[in-house]
Amino acid sequence: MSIKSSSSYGSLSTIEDSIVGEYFHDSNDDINYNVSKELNNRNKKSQSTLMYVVVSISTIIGLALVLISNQNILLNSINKMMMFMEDGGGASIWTFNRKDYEPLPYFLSTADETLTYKFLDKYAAIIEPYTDTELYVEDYDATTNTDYYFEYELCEADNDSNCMSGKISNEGSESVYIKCQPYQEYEITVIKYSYIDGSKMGKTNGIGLCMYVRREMRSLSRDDLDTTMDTMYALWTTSDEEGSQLYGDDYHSAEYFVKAHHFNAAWQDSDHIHEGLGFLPQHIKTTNMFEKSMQTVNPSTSLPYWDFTIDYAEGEYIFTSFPFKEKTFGSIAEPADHTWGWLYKNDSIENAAIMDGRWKKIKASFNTDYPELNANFGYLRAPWNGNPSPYVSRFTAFTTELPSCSDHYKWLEYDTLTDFLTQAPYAPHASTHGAIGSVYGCDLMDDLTANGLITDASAQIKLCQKWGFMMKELYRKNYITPRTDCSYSSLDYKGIDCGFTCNDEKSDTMASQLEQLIDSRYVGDFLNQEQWGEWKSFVCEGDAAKIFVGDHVESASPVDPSFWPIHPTLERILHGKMMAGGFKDNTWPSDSQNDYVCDKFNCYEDGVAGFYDQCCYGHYEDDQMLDFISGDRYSRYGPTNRAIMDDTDPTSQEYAMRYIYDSFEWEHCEDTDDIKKLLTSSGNGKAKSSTRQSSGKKTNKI
Ligand SMILES: [Cu+2]
Repeated sequence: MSIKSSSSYGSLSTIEDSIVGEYFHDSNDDINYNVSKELNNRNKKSQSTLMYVVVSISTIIGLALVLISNQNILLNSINKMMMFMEDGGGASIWTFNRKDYEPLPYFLSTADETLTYKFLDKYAAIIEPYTDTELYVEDYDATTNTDYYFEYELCEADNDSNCMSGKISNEGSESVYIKCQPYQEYEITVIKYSYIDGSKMGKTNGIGLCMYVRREMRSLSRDDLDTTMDTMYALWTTSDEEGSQLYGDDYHSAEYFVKAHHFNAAWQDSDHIHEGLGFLPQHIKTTNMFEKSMQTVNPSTSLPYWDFTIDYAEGEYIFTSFPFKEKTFGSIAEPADHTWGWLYKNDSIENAAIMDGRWKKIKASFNTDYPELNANFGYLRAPWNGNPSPYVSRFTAFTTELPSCSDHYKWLEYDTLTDFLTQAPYAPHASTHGAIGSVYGCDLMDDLTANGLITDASAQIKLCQKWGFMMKELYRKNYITPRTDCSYSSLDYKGIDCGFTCNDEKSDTMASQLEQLIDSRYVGDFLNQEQWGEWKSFVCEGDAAKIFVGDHVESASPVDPSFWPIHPTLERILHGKMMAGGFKDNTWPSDSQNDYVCDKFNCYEDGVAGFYDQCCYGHYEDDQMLDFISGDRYSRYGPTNRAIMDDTDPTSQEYAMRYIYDSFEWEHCEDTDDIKKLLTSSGNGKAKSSTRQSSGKKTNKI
């Protein structure tokens, strides 16, 4: 019998452990206590060494006592060992899985050495809060195996009185339902019994860790999908006041998160959570608060992610893609003309409301908190968005152009933190929002094309798709602000009375500003000053504000529930990148004048109303969010970007998120841009296979 092999806590396998375990479970309380206590201490580096010593000592003492005190039991155990070996010998790897789901890959014999969470090395299983959990043993088919079965017990660490047990046998699988909080630990004992005589054939221990698991939307079971959607929907129907009474302080309504996003994105000077290095961590922050709020309503749920690169690979249009079904975030109406999209002459504005499902015809909120951040009709919408619709609107484009495997592959190839964060808002994700929100009213540019101000119909369509962004730029540069007296009698062209107010003080430079903004690809190279003057009239007195974007493409975008599963997809890619070795250069620039920190590093001119001297705030390493609760932009809220990047580092023993991602497989990318191969090839980042092999990963066997 080898003492050495029993030293790895969590894989005390077969007979040796049955001897030690049986005799020392009660008498070694102090040792157990110390081990548990130590496990709770997240300073894990010294811990494995300590455990090795503790468990080794306990093993030696145990064996000695067994030898001295009871020779019969020793002989009996040797017999059992023989039986176990006769059974075919090899020990099987075990872990736990959430009922109705495959076991997580990190604990199996096929686990990838690179694409894993390092802090899981010492654990045998993840236990998901408030769900049914069951034992999984590799290569064991409970329905056909008549030789042996398994029983197990899970005890809350530090609390032996809180234990639950179950089994797998050919009578079926008994699961356990565990109400735990992330990072709570469970001591697991698995015992293998013979069907022939009921004798013990092996016993093993391990530690289970309570964590949430974020899964791709499509992989949720039907029941879980329903529960998850119901839980999300509760945030749209329960006010902050009511929710905090029902669910506690971590509850926040959907509107709370819309405000958080809007208050950080809608200022005239710059966008403090997009268009800069802070985009990714800032979105992780809000997403996590949202998920935590969901969990106050139903602690069994986690936020799923939507990997839109799957839709791209399958050539799926948004209209038919999984998130936009009645059972998910609701169906989307199609515009009459697939090429031109949503037009005044064909499609009513109301039709862009969510068609069915839980969120059917949900409405936009009104902006009551932030007087400086008003949209045209008083909605909680971007100041550059002239959408008069009371409904959350999807003017969805007929396109399959979502971010692709190739976009994510290229993103992963950036090997400095700055480049990676700089790219994050754009190719890896922007077209998802763009395709869903898209634009209404491109027929209002027909006259411009007819008058030679736009090259042709195809240029008109392309320019119109970018129109919302151009209005945003004009707003940011203080050329336009929303009119405050907009109204509508009906939601059609004639019924809408609205426009932008142009800044008189900047009137002289507006035409040349438009010339800079509107790419010559759309208007040709030969527009004269008079024609640029006509463009200016279109913006200041014409229909410019009547061409507007859907809610997904602007500062209040979280009002559409389909906003929420988008950004976890980016965090999952970040995890993959960090697992594969991370970045060669982790510098986060601090000089926005000389290095890239954000797009609007100079805001607009000093001295104008509302001038804000911290243009790139939100995009530096140590920045928080602007305090949307007080509405004071000089006040700050929540963790810094650096704290988030550290907390979400999957290679760190100090990983501090409440969730992990379910897998790091991209099967749909294998034929074109094999993301997994890129991440696991030794040339990527700093990861080298030689250093990975010594990671000390344990697998749990019985
Ligand atoms: Cu986004």
